[in-house]
Amino acid sequence: MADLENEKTLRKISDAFKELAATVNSQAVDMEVATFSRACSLVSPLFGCLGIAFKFAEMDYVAKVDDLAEASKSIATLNAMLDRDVEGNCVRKAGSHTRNLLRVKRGLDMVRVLFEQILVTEGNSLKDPASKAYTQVFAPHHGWAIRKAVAAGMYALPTRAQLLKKLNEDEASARIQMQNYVTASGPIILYIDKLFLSRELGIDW
Ligand code: 1PW
Repeated sequence: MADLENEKTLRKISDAFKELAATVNSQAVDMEVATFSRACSLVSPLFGCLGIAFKFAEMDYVAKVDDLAEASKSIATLNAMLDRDVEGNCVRKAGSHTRNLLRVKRGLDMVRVLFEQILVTEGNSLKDPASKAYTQVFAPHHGWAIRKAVAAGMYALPTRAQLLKKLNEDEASARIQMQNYVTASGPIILYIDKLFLSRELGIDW
């Protein structure tokens, strides 16, 4: 069943983020929590394709995206969501929507760097692209134990060919979808950073 589940995973991700990016780039409307969390949930199967060692990364990501989906039932926009946590003085509190948004944003950014690196790396190993993505995005925020566990997990990554097979893509189609996601996710990640920075909440915690 895994194959069926992953059918068109990349395509779904790239379509959803292209749509989100169009909203951001139009600067006409605030990003909705529901639209954002729905797009983020499409990325979850990708973590599952990165091998058993990243199962815990997937679980953490899924839990946080679920929390945002839950929040969307009572809060319309990301702006309003942050304002609420600022008012409630719980921005950095473990499990807060705002804190979970920052973690989810890092997940999106890591996938962006991973794809960027896959696009410029030759050969069948994902170790360099994955290491670079982790080192750039998550490692600065993780303690020694998690960094060691992730480093160990790098040896259990699938090969490039195995990943493409799991995603039901060939090299050419995967390149197109990955490039689409890289292009679309940039402005979305910047938009989220700005939500934090405009309120002087910081993004390095
Ligand atoms: C594609 C290459 C593979 C690299 C994947 C590395 C992903 C690493 C994420 C591991 C996260 C699992 C451990 C949980 C860490 C949490 O302490 C931390 N969450 C994150 C996403 O950094 C903080 O979450 P918290 O304290 O706000 O609940």
